[in-house]
Amino acid sequence: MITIQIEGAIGTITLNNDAKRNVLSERLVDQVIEALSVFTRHAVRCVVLRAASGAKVWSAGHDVSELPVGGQDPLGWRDPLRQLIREIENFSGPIIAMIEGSVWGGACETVLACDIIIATPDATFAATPAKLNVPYNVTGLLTFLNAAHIHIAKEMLFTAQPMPADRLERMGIINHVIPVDNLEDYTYAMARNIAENAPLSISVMKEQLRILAGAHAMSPQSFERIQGLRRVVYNSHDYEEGKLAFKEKRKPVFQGK
Ligand code: YXS
Repeated sequence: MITIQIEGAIGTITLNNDAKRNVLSERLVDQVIEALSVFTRHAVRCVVLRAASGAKVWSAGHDVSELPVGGQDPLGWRDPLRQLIREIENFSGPIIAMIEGSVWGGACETVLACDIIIATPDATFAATPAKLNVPYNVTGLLTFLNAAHIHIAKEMLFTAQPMPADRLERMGIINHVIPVDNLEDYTYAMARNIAENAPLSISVMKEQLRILAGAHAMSPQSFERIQGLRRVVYNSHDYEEGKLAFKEKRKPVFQGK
């Protein structure tokens, strides 16, 4: 599902399951998480997370066939996507998302959870909970809020439409848009630059920024209200309709219940 490489202090994870458009299935996520622990054991200081060269789809996001049936939180603590996001945020060194192709749903959040994003001009990014009637979870929405102005986060989440890389770069959501011929050279030059700097200082700053970015007080009452609202969504007719429509490769008909 993936290939990994270590060159000096730089590790590369290549998503390599194009037949299923690199969906973030439990198996693929487990392999990415295992790769990060291999990198930790080999004192890797900077990671490049990428798809195979020439990929039309970087990742199609959460594996819809693995979304649980009604009555279970589709993005609970142990969900593969939630585990992946936490592992990316907790990895000691910076992770550079190198993007060719389209990025969908949970993969969009995965890219935003990386530390630096470098994409080709034709890369696109689509946040899709509203397309499937999935009740996104609080830490997931915080990933979007930490990466984008709330109006842009809302436009991405409410329209579920792919957004072009150059627009996200203009808003500082993507660090660099680089032509595909220079993408690898540019990305690995930055990775080498980071790897030559002080790893302790960088890993501590990364962890401090993670803590600061997640420092939002929420009352127990607010938390319970949110969980109750989310339960209404994943217990709804529309939740089942979203998954069924995807499976039947047709447009969903949402009834708002
Ligand atoms: O029919 P086969 O068996 O060959 O499988 C097809 C697709 O069913 C499969 N596939 C997926 N399977 C599970 N989950 C997915 N997300 C998924 N995406 C694709 O991969 C095989 C090839 O797909 P196909 O024929 O559609 O490829 P294509 O090149 O024509 O189109 C590529 C895409 C990415 C435009 C298209 O596959 C697509 O629109 N995929 C769904 C993108 C999406 O809406 N992802 C959101 C997933 S839900 C999620 O991430 C979160 C829960 S949330 O929504 O809350 O953010």
